[in-house]
Amino acid sequence: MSEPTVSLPYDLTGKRVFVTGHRGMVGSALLRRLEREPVAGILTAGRDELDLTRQADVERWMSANRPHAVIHAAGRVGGILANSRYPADFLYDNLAMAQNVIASAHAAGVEKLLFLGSSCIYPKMAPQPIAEDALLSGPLEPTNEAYAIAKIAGVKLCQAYRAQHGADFVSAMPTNLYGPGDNFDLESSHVIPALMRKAHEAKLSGAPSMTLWGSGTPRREFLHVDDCADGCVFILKRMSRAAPINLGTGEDITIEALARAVMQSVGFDGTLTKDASKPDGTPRKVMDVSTLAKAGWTASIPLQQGLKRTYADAFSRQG
Ligand code: GFB
Repeated sequence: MSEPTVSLPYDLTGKRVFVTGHRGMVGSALLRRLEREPVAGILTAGRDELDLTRQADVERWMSANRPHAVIHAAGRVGGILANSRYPADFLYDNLAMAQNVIASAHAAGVEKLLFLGSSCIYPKMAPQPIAEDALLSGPLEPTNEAYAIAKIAGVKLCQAYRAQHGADFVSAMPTNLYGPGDNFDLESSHVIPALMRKAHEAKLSGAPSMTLWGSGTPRREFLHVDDCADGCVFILKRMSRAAPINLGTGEDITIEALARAVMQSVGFDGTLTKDASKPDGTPRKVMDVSTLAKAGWTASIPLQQGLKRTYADAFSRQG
């Protein structure tokens, strides 16, 4: 494949940066982080103003607003249950958003695009820690296959625009994220907000225990969303390559140990029970983050500190 000619770092001075999904957990963290850059403006468009699954609308918006750079942080996201219950929505919406944003960004002359995927694009049984070259080397985890296929298509589309048009489009694969602005709904959320809410409610009601889904033995890696946003800005400015770039801590923890850490951050000292009727998902998911580390970026928010900050942000006002 041919590669675009780019000069790094990509200078954000005086640039207009379009962040899709700016009301989401990742998008709002990106807004906070980009405020510290010398950009001319951060462009946003709420769902009421622009439906990213509508091709003609995205084309019109992009050619009218002409951003210099785009970070595609919008997406239909959810935890293990939401992913397995609504595969049509997860595949269709994420695929449509990816193709509309990437193609219209190219048509509007966008200089740099950062596409955000997820660590779930890698095969279920990929060797751990998962290196970027594990992509498409084996079958996917069934509970999130739909989401993964959409995100893999986005990575491939960025690579295709690089190869065919010399576009400086790059992809980052964040690991499981958490932090302020997360979804705390018990059915559709990821594990950290769910466990935090369960621990909080158990503490308030004086319950003796709380329940986690599955066996508690799966291992996951967690990245605070402010670290994720910082890593994204680093990649936007300093990196350009066809292969995806893993964005995580490189450290993992069992779900049971995570539950105990969450209980500690909340101040709930009851016991844990397990609901074996719920899925475990992939047995282990920890990324090899050496590409970013070699380039000069590592995560800085330790899990326990990040959990405390998240709890204070989401629940402190409720007592
Ligand atoms: O965060 P989570 O839903 O996402 O679940 P995945 C992680 C692990 O925590 C699973 C367990 O083994 C769950 O069974 N778990 C324990 C719980 N208690 C709970 C709970 O109360 N709620 C939830 N949600 N989980 C998602 C993918 O996979 O990860 C997405 O489905 C996406 O596509 C995301 O990539 C980052 O790590 O299993």
